[in-house]
Amino acid sequence: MKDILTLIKDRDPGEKEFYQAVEEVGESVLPVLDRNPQYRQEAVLERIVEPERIIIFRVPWMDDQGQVQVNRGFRIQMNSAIGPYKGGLRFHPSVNLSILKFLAFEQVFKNALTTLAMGGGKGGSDFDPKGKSDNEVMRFCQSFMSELFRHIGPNTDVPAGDIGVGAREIGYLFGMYKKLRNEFTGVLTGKSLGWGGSLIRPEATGYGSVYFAAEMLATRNETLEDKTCLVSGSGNVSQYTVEKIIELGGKVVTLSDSSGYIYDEEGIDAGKLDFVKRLKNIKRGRISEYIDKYSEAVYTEADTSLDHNPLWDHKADCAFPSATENEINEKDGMNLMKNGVKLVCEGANMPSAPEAINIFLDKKILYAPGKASNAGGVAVSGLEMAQNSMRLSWPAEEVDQRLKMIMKNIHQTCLDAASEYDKPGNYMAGANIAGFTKVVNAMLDQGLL
Ligand code: NDP
Ligand code: 2IT
Repeated sequence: MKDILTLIKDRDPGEKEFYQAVEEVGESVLPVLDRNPQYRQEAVLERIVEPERIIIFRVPWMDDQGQVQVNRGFRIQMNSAIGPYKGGLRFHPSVNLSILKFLAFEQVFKNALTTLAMGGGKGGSDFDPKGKSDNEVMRFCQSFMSELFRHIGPNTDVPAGDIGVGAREIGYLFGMYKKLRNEFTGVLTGKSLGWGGSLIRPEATGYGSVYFAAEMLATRNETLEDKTCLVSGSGNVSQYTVEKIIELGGKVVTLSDSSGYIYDEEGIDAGKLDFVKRLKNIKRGRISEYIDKYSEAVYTEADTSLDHNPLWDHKADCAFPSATENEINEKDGMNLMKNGVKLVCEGANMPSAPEAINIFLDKKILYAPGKASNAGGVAVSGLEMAQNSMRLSWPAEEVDQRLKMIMKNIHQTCLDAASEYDKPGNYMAGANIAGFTKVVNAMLDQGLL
């Protein structure tokens, strides 16, 4: 393990998020390598940490003032052992190679856990859609796709949304792909319903995360009924996490964005959630505006000088971090325990720092790693690809039923793999072991590539 980390640190200096993701998976799968000497002989770890292909490109576009702007575009084609590369595009100023490589690496194992035929990839740009007009976003997306189109395709690489990429961006990206290729195919997922999208795709990540939480609670004969929940973020994943928690009888008391968070002790009910959806998806406003409408809530501005995030310092039973990576540090992890949290279910990718994860594992709370609990999004993307190939669309109930089954299966797969390696109840170990084993076996079957 030390060798692998030294290898990537020497080769890829400064990619700290990527090291973090590799270290977590690497440590979990050491017993798998010990039990299967062939894996070491075939250097599977060395192969799996090296992307099959990385594409980096210039994205020039013109803003509304007629000024030329230049951003950087990326696509990491990480692993295609079990299917075409599949994974989202992130548009956020923090995007760099390290972040996209960690996301692509996680995606490989996540996609394997869904049981659908999808390899792993991730892409995006340091473009910030915040504060841009629809026309600026369109011009950016068109420029981005004018390079990306030659590297993707429905049987090659199928991007989707992630932070900063939702239905609007997918629409502009799809339009440009179609024009350049003169082809109407399922090259992107998360499309709108009228032109190839799947019902339940917008809901899938959040719903799936809550289905996973419900499965974990069931192992302790509990449900979400009357549980107080902390949710971070207020975007796609957070909104549908809240919707499903409310449906299952739980109470959500927090939501956030990068500027701050709201605490609503009475709970965010269906009406308040509708307000948040309109605020975020249509008005593209800030979560602080919640208290203008609901004065019973309290807004706290984000303060980077603090050593913790006060959102995680409230009495609660469950936490659903659903904003971004490393949003729960060691202190936040300790605060969650102090406040009685017994379940942490990751909607975001890698939201918990390693020190926080160690606390959760130590305390034996129910802890779900994102690559298992947020896999519902990409799973329904896989179902969107299937529907596109058949040129038909399934009703919402059917997609939701399949999503539920997939999440139930992932939950069981994690528990089974964890037990097999003497780590009962450790969903992190289980997810890493099961995902890794599936991908590695496929790689070995296909020869040295
Ligand atoms: P959205 O863009 O819809 O929402 C992101 C939310 O997180 C916003 O509230 C945003 O606030 C906040 N946020 C983003 N970056 C930061 C930051 N650096 N610090 C604080 N807050 C931040 O994205 P999604 O809901 O789609 O994605 C959320 C997470 O879920 C990500 O980790 C993503 O990788 C993961 N995920 C998404 C899936 C999907 O299907 N969409 C599937 C699986 C995982 P602000 O508006 O201020 O930027
Ligand atoms: O992180 C993720 O799994 C996503 N952003 C969804 C990817 C997808 O292809 O639907």
